[in-house]
Amino acid sequence: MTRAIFIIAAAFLATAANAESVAELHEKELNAIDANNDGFLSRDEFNAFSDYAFQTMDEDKNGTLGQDEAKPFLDIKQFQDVDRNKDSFVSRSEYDAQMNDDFGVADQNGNGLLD
Ligand SMILES: [Ca+2]
Ligand SMILES: [Ca+2]
Ligand SMILES: [Ca+2]
Repeated sequence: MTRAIFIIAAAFLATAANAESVAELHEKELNAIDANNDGFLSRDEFNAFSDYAFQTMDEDKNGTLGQDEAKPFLDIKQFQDVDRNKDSFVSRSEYDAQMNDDFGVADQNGNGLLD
């Protein structure tokens, strides 16, 4: 199971908030992504964060992530999992497919909200 979203969120927020406990980090992640602060992560909030994360990682703004761009956020195994056609780049559609799968896996009761 690849939990790219949480790994990416943790990596983003870890750079901003070092020396936090894992529990505090998880809380911060959720607060950062939970735009309406209802304690749940809706599909829209997830998509907005996912888009923000992609734009941030795509430093040269060419619409794909090279290994160098993804390196601070994903290890090689995670990168290869997301790079479904194995061309050594993560396209936006590969990224979106992974994020969509991650949301589905994380949303165990299927109500469209993550808590
Ligand atoms: Ca929310
Ligand atoms: Ca790029
Ligand atoms: Ca690819």
